Amino acid sequence: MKINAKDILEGNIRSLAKAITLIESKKNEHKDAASNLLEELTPHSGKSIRIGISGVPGVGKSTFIEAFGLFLISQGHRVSVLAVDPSSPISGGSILGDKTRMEKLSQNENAYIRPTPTDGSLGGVSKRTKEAIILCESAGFDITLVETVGVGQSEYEVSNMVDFFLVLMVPSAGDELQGIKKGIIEISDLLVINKADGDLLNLAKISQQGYENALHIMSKKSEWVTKVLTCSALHSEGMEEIWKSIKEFQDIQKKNKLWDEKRKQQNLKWFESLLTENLLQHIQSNPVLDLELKKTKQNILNHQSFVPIAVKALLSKVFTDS
Ligand SMILES: Nc1nc2c(ncn2[C@@H]2O[C@H](COP(=O)(O)OP(=O)(O)OP(=O)(O)O)[C@@H](O)[C@H]2O)c(=O)[nH]1
Ligand SMILES: [Mg+2]
Repeated sequence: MKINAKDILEGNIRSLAKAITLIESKKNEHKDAASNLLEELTPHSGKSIRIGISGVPGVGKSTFIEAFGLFLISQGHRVSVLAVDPSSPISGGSILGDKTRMEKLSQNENAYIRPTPTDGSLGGVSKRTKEAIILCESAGFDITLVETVGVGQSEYEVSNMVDFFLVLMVPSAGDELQGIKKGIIEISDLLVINKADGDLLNLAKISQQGYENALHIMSKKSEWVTKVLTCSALHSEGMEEIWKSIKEFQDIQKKNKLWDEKRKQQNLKWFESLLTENLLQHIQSNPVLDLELKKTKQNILNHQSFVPIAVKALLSKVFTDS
């Protein structure tokens, strides 16, 4: 699979798609090609606004991405979408369903939608999402939307890869508001109550007020105060307000030098997770070490090893045997 960095930089979508397939490949022989390509392209990346979009199944993420993506394109942007694999049993969606929900966006020449293979991880974030963002940016997309289902750890993983984290909510009232996960509020930069239309419009306004009150009593993390907006993804209403809010956030963060700082910290996290991943791969690809790893795991299961000591013993083998 020969992929030219130049083709990607020229915005060739077929090459971009192939490149993402290459970085997702688990085959050893693809690893060097993938890392060479990333090395060549990374200096050309970083220029998009990276936006995470989360929410429980059925909240309207796909519908929202269609509406918001088209709105952004109408403003002159090029939008790439790294979307939860619609065939995932967790999202409960279907490929057919998603195609119809993102029909116009998927056909637009200024959009690129890439389903994310979930690696079986809850909520659907690929290990390679970060790399896929770099590739999309190199191909000239200036906005990246990363979709994740609001279950499990995925939203934390995604919030570590994006500049702005948006959480979609369904209209709800009273007691249900109490159920909001505090952790989600802490990582979200914007809450948007979707389905603010028809019979749900009133309820949406009530829950907006409820969430605003709830946010009020939680501590602020910076000059930016998490806002609560409403929208109707189905009728493309509220998109402008949401975009305005994101731009406002960007201005404040840049003014306070927090925009780049956040990315630097995210790079460190990326480094740490790749280091862990590669170390484990290194062990597993060496038959002697792999056997040792398996034995150690069994000993831990049988209560024959104390975990910290087992780690130390295995690491000492890794560094003497390799
Ligand atoms: N009334 C109304 N219905 C909406 C709106 N947005 C989405 N829906 C409906 O809600 C249902 C779920 O929408 P999706 O966009 O598939 O939701 P999702 O969050 O992507 O769902 P999963 O992929 O299963 O996690 C569909 O029937 C949509 O038509 C909205 O703004 N208003
Ligand atoms: Mg969906």
